[in-house]
Amino acid sequence: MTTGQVGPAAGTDGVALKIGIIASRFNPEITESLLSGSLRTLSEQGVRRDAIWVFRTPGAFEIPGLAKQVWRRHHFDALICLGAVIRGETPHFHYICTEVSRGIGQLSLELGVPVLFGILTTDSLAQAQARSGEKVNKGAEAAMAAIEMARTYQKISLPSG
Ligand code: INI
Repeated sequence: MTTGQVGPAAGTDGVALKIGIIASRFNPEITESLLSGSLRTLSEQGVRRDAIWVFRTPGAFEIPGLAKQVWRRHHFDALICLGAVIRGETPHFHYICTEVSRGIGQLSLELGVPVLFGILTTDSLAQAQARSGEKVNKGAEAAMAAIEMARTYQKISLPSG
């Protein structure tokens, strides 16, 4: 068994960042793993634990609305949205996926802050488990993207010269 590090190397890019996470509780086995992946990655990249605030929703559908309310009250450097929508027997899946992706995309244009899409939309629980594990974890990927984008937004807002 290897003891090598899995995932991105530890870093300090996140040291001065304040990050908001909006995580739904639906499909809790998956969403808790996504949240753990995000928290672990943010910590590995130097984000202080007291600079990470976690807000919860019942389901993915409520994420864009809460993200907007969070941003109105707290100006984080990035917002990470985490959820898991798993296809069932009804058109519900389609409606939720459409609304959550449209809502998060709209917010990322509207708020002027990176809003990361860490929502799994899968056909099965097994597919969702495969994307929320130790090695492959879309919550961790969203956290890395949040740090990169937050720093990019900061750099491009600095006066040039
Ligand atoms: N919410 C999810 O986050 N994932 C799902 O798979 C899901 N399914 O399958 O129904 C789900 N439904 C709840 C929805 O997000 C809302 O919370 C609910 O409709 C109340 O507005």
